[in-house]
Amino acid sequence: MNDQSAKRLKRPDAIVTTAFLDLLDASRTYPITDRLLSGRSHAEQVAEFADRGVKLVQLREKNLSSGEFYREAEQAMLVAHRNGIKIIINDRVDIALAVNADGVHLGQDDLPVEAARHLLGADVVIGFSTHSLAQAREAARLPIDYLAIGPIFPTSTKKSSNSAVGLAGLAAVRQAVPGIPLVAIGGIDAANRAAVIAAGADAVAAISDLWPR
Ligand code: 3NM
Repeated sequence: MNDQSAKRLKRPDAIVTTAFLDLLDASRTYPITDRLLSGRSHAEQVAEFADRGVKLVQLREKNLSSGEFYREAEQAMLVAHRNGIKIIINDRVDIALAVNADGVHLGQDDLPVEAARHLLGADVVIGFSTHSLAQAREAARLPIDYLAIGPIFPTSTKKSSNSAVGLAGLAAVRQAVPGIPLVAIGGIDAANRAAVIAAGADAVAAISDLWPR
């Protein structure tokens, strides 16, 4: 990403970069694609987000085969390049490499962050999901560019056993990891978004609130 992130990789405890935040638009919105909820291809969703002024989009795909997702991601990258949008790929380091994406977003059970960093190099964005204060503290030691905490509120978009951390949980994470860009996710909508930012999130990731119900 820049000299700072290279330095941070050598001394992960000592230097934190906030360069990730510069990739976002002023509203600090981080949209995540969902073909089923939106009824659109990944490329169509990126085009729509471009019209809304978004600068960074995460492609999240849980149903297509690897080959199908690769082809969809390629199309989405073309739209993203035309519109000056950066693309982060959820879970799939292989697809991120294959389409030359700008980053990956990894979950607790995905390829470990250090291995992903080894494969992808210092310039690629790596984000990491956490679901508790303990996980967030652990993650602060990893070579990541941002940390996601969620679900903040109950959500039906992602089926998981993680309970909602709430605004107080978010604030506690903010305090525990002051230097790392913090993305809040899960059940965030227009009505509660200001409270999420006030509790310490640098950015808000969302899926269902981006589409009419
Ligand atoms: N990850 P919505 S919650 C993809 O807690 C995802 O890490 C979560 O969708 C986490 O904005 C979630 O519709 C779903 O609630 C976000």
